[in-house]
Amino acid sequence: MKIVDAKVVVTSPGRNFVTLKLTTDEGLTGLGDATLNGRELAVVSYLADHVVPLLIGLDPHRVEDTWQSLYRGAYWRRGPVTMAAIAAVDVALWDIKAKAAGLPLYQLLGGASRERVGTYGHAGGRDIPELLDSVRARLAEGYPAVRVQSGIPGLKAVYGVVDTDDTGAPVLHQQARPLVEDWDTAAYLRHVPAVFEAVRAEFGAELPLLHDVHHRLTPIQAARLGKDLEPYRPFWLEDCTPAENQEALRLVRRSTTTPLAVGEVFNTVYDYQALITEQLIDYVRSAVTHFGGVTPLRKLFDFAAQYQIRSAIHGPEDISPVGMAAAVHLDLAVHNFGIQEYSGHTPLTEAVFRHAYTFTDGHLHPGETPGIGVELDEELAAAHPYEAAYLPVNRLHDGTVHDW
Ligand code: CS2
Ligand code: MG
Repeated sequence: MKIVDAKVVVTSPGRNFVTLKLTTDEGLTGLGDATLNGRELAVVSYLADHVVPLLIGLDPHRVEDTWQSLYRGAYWRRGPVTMAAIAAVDVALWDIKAKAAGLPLYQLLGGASRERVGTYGHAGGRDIPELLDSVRARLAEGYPAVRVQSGIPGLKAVYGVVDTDDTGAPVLHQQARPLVEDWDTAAYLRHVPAVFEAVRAEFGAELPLLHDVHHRLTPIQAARLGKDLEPYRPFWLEDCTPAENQEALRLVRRSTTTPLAVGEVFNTVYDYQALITEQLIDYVRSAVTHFGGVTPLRKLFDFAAQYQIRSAIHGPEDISPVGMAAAVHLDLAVHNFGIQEYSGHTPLTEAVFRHAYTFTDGHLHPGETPGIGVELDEELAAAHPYEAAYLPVNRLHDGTVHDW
């Protein structure tokens, strides 16, 4: 069998997605997600201009060799654009291989290690009462765990809280120009423990509560927050400090027993190396789409398993249903599964990407369809062309740019 066609499909059914579609001479097709939120067209060019020409004529069954050729053959390694492009090829090849075998992908990854995949959902509120309503809504949807994000008194707009404009309409965090949000670390550090106090008082001690700091603290501030939240037993504190400085986690780790999750911005195992071998974290967060695909992410999970670190694949709306499907197959198969982030997608997105995975009572299952179980409606995709969109930028009150 050989690849005879490769196309990059850009569509925006409410937000931008980049998808690679491969077709073989036997008529099998494979899909891969290459979406890099806010920098999509860079990956489109990497794929269309530099990778697609190399794929034509290749044997799609040579998944590992193709991955190694794209990673080492580029000479310039790592980084979100390169690894998102390689990820799309990798997942599309796994899709084809599993279809050729007549099996759902998870069966090629060792088969099921569990019956279903536990998830967490997002709860957010501009103030605590609104957050409590949002937690209630996620619980009603069956989520077994909830991430809590709250507005901060004195701040205009904060990550993870659906802002509304004067008419009450939600303000999407993807804008044609970066939305400028404001930030005040001291106000944040004062407020988060009160948020956990209120959620625990309302929903009790058992509900797994997660919180995403979104890269905004210094190491000592992250240590402070980890300690302040210990009485509330968080399931994890995510991205407590900018992950480029991995040394920072040594200080945080020796200061608190609050579990730590890191890695959605990481794209190779080298980003994690010290964090795993020194057991500085408890969950690895990379998504199939941003880590180079199923091939390297499975290897990362096996490496992490030696240190009793578990998977927690990144799964917001900007991971397409193609990327989500690949994640759920991995989630079902790996032994050291931790939890899967799942925000779901809009009905229009689900119409463009018809998927076999199901979400029932807060749990996902990849389904039994051969391959990754996603079909792309190219006609509907074409009806929703790319729209320039940027992630917000965060500034302190004196105007200094801060991590978003
Ligand atoms: C967040 C993401 O889900 C999360 O943990 O960190 O929603 C992140 O903000 C987006 O993926 C950025 O595109
Ligand atoms: Mg995050």
